[in-house]
Amino acid sequence: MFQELQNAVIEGNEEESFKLSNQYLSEGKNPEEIIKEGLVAGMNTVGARFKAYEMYLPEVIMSANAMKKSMKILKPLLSEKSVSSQGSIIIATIEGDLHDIGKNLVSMMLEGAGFEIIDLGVDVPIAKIADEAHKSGAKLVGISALLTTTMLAMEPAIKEIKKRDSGIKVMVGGAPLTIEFAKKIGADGFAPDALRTIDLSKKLLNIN
Ligand code: B1M
Repeated sequence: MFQELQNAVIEGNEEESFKLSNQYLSEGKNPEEIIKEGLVAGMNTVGARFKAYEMYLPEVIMSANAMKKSMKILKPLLSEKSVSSQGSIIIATIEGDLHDIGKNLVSMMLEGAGFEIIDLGVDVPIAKIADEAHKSGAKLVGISALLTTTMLAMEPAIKEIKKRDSGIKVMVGGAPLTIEFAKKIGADGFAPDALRTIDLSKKLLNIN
């Protein structure tokens, strides 16, 4: 039903994505449906094509921007329930690491799924991640790393977060990571891509 919007996202066509989102809204379509079945489904295809070397990074960024532009009008329309009931998640790229394209995609997908995202940015010191997790009351922290050197800082980060509050769950992701590595460093979960981070977050926060 939202194939045209999916295509606009896949093609990275900001104007078309924005126009179609407005059009669906004026036709009375539900904003949550537009996000899930149009924008997120489109980004899902983008992620799969990027992995299969069928799309290049600049194209992925254009797609993410198309989604972002539509989210500007859709997000304020999400019902109070869908915005707040999913809870908040702290997101950060670990210290020493400046890569944020993947982290931003993860944040956008989670926002689209109704989570409140507290994005701490890139090169975030371990103590700051632990402080913010504690202060905000968020029950889930997501840490991203793109370098084989910086991924090593994830283990002490998880230890520090859990030392302050053992109830906080930590998920990790980023291209050099594997599920085995995530388990070894004591993470509660690992997601290989932005879309699968939604299900992982729901699982870790016990949301059906
Ligand atoms: Co960098 N870089 N880079 N870089 N860079 C890589 C990672 C590298 C593999 C390139 C290469 O050599 N082939 C290599 C790392 C090698 C290694 O560690 N073994 C590398 C290097 C070496 C470097 C520098 C050291 C280069 C230098 O200066 N000599 C330097 C380091 C800077 C630093 O961080 N301190 C550097 C710098 C840069 C730029 C600034 C130029 C730029 C980053 C721009 C930015 O992010 N704003 C950049 C880029 C763009 C890349 C590549 C080309 C692309 C990364 C990317 O954005 N991928 C990358 C090569 C590659 O991966 N092909 C490379 C697209 C993105 C959508 O995928 O980030 O994997 P990804 O995110 C996915 C999943 O991993 C997952 O979901 C996302 C969406 O599906 N995911 C999560 C990510 N985080 C998650 C968190 C989760 C869950 C899922 O839960 C919380």
